[in-house]
Amino acid sequence: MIFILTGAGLSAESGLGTFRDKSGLWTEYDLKKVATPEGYAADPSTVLDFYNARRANAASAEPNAAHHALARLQAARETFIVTQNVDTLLDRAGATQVLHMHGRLDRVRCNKCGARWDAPEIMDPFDHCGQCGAQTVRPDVVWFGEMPHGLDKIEDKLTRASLFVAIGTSGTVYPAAGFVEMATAHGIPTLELNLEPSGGVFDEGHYGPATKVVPAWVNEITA
Ligand code: BJW
Repeated sequence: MIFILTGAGLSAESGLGTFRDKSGLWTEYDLKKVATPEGYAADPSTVLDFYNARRANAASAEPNAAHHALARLQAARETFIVTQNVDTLLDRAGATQVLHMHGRLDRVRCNKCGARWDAPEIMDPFDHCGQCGAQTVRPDVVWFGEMPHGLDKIEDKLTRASLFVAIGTSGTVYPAAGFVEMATAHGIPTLELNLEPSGGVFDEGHYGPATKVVPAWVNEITA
């Protein structure tokens, strides 16, 4: 089974900003203010404005050739896809059972009872949970200091994979940044597909824009 980990670089050519590139989101916004539970508690309006704008952006974006190539790969070979991206472009390209380890922009969660539902176009600090009535709703994304989703399943799949591929991620955010080492420790070959080398230790790398490099690699291994 091929284990794929994707990051913001996969969706960059669909017009969604990355985080740490020269004009990335974290150069414009203070991540402590918009991507931590403490930031949300201190100023929910600013955080919701940030996510409302990104939700609108993601909704108007289209999957690119790299998303479609990964959906094609999944149809041809046993492939498990984990994404750090909060957009749903892989799902919309036809990829199945994508594990969104950092959550999804298009979903809302109640901090009190854990209920989840589809996000409205505009989330408001005064929104209430439809299930328990608490005024504790938040975007269903994983902020710094919070536990990413599906880690047990990820570890199980990763340690049984025949190949680990990281696509368009800088490898700065843990635990995802540690997956390449985990794969290597289990004797699993590792491959990086990225605009440029991330600095992680991979057995092999193919570098260039995701819309070129990912379809080329998928064509090569499914030929
Ligand atoms: C292209 C391209 C093109 C461009 N084609 N490629 C010290 C040591 C170790 C850990 C920590 C530490 N201090 C704190 C921590 C923990 C912390 C962490 O890792 N911090 C680091 C910054 C040091 N992690 C956490 O808090 C996580 N939780 C956690 O650790 O829980 C405890 C735990 C304990 C034990 C086990 C397990 C867990 C939670 C992290 C949550 C991250 N959340 C965010 C925001 C999500 C919501 C939102 O989107 O707003 O997730 S932050 C942001 O970074 C987002 C991304 O998913 C994530 C990763 O970014 P990504 O995808 O790599 O993007 P970039 O911009 O960094 O890179 C883009 C790449 O694309 C580059 O390489 C480009 O070259 C490339 N590229 N254009 C191909 N066209």
